[in-house]
Amino acid sequence: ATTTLPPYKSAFLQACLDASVLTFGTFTLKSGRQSPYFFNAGLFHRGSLIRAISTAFAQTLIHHTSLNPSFEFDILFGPAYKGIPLATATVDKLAELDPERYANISYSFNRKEVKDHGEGGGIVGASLEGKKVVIIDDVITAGTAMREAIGIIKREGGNLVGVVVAVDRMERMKDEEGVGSAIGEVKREYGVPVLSIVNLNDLIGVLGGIGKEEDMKRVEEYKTRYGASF
Ligand code: OMP
Repeated sequence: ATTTLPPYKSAFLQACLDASVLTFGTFTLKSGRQSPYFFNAGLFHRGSLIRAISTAFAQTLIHHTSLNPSFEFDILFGPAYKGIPLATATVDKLAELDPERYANISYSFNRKEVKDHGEGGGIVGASLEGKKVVIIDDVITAGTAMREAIGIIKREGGNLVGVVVAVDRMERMKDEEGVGSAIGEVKREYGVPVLSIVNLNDLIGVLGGIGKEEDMKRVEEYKTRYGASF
């Protein structure tokens, strides 16, 4: 199934498998849902792995820009904590891949606890004031973490222009009927593109051939229960 994916997506999925960032079992999610799988972006800590994920984020942004030439941004914002190394490494990777276009892009992230001495404030890195900001984060499930990050950007005077997550779990924002996907609802509410390196269907496509049958069955059941149709 990987052969039908763009090379940057299959390379990223291969890195996920190599680092076992995707695990099967029973996990309680931030949303309270009980998931048969979990994607732990914190495990991309080795040099070769952080490079693989930052390359995939950069390629996702470059690909989107090639389709939408007016898409421009000044800052990659990485929500604390897992977004911090992701945004920082992606800023570095963009400057390496296309210095003419991206050498001046900055990173920025929030502190979990506001510092009241020294330089003070709740932001480390570039000031968001009046800037075009793209959020870089690990996973979107129900979209709660994303809404928190968007709230920080608005408070700091930033102008949100897009979101990129490593994994879109393709779930409903809420359990009720008639509610769209977390990604779809963020897109509609804020009017910005919400991109992912890979989504649940890409993961299923790749794991279909190599995963345990029992694990895959539980993932399919979970998808039927919490998956979004729009
Ligand atoms: P939502 O706020 O429900 O969208 O959940 C997203 C957050 O949950 C992510 O930022 C992660 O911290 C965490 N998470 C994972 O890291 N991996 C998963 O596979 C699932 C979750 C999750 O709890 O939903």
